[in-house]
Amino acid sequence: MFPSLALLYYYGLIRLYSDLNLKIIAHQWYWSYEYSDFKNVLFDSYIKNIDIFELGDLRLLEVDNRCILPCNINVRFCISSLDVIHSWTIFNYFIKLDAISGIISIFYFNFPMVGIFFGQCSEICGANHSFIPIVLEITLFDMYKNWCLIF
Ligand SMILES: [Cu+2]
Repeated sequence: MFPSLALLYYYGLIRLYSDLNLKIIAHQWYWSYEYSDFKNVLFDSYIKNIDIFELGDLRLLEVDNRCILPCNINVRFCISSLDVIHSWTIFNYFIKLDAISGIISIFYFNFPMVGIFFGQCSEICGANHSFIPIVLEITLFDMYKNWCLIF
């Protein structure tokens, strides 16, 4: 108990700094993303249907609406679930955030470079567990701002 309580105490003292907040809500079986800093942007992200694939799309990894974030910005992730436990995972960055209903988990990250990163739910969450991929697109801040404005 002693080391845990000490850690919790010091964790509470840390003032982590974020420029941008992203709320991720897990559902059976899709993700919802909510950005509320510049403009209220809220959308769902489903697996992309193979009928509407374009050249270069990856089967079982492409989504209809990508999660877009700027690089070199401190991002605060708030993640929760509306049903069972899911896990928002981006392999390339070793990010694995458990989405648990009733609990908001918070995580801070600063993406150092632009790119497209793929992930999948990594908590067995039901029949369509393998069909809720994640695509994280890291762009320059100006492009991110323009993308926000089209909503
Ligand atoms: Cu899941």
